Amino acid sequence: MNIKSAVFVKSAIGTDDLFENGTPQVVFIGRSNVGKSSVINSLVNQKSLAKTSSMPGRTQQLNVFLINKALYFVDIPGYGFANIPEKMRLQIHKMVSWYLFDSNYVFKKVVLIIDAKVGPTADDLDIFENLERENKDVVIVANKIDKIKKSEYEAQMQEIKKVFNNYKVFPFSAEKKTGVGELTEELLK
Ligand SMILES: Nc1nc2c(ncn2[C@@H]2O[C@H](COP(=O)(O)OP(=O)(O)OP(=O)(O)O)[C@@H](O)[C@H]2O)c(=O)[nH]1
Ligand SMILES: [Mg+2]
Repeated sequence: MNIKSAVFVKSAIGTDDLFENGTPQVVFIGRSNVGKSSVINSLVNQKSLAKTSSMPGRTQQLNVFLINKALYFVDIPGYGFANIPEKMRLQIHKMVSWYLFDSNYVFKKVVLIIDAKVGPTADDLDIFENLERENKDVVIVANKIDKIKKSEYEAQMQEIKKVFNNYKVFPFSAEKKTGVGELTEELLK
C-alpha cells in the first residue's frame, strides 16, 4: 500500500474534535531533533509538509496530517529539548503526556523514533517503558542510519534490537529515504 495523498489538517494544542472523529491516528514520538518531522516527510515523499529544523524544539504543537484520506499522522514535539523557555517546555510536556497517556485515545501505531547512531538514551527507554506498560502498539524507528559507519552498522543494529526485544525495529534514514517502503507498509496495514 502506498501513500497517495498527504495534507496538513491543523495544529492542535490539546483536546480536539478531530481526534474523536474515528480517524485512526499514527503518532510519531522521540527526542527533539531525532528527525520525527523528517521521517514523516520521507514517508509522504514531500520536502516540507512537516516543518523541520536543525534547532531542537521546532515542533511545538500536535500537527495533524491526513494520509490517503483515511488516517492521521500526528507529528508532536520532542522530549529533551533545551532551547525553549521553561514555562513553555512544561506546557508542551503536559500537552504531550495528556495526548499520549491521559486522553485514552487508541493509536493505530505509536512510532518511537530513536537516533540509530547514538542508540537508545535514558529518555527513550523511559518513554518506551511507559508505552509498553500502557500496551501501546509501538514500532521503533532507528533513524539517521546514514551516519553510522558501515563497519559498525550490524553491531549497532543488533544492540538496538536487543534493547527493544519483541518490538519491531526499522532501520531508517529520512535523509537517504532508506526504509520508507517497509515502514509505510507497517503503518498502513
Ligand atoms: N543525517 C541525517 N540527518 C537527519 C535525518 N533525519 C533528520 N535529520 C536532520 O535532523 C534535524 C532534525 O530533524 P527534524 O525532523 O526537524 O527533527 P524533529 O525530531 O522533528 O525535531 P523537533 O521538532 O525539534 O522535536 C534536521 O537538521 C534534519 O535534517 C537522517 O536520516 N539523517
Ligand atoms: Mg519536529
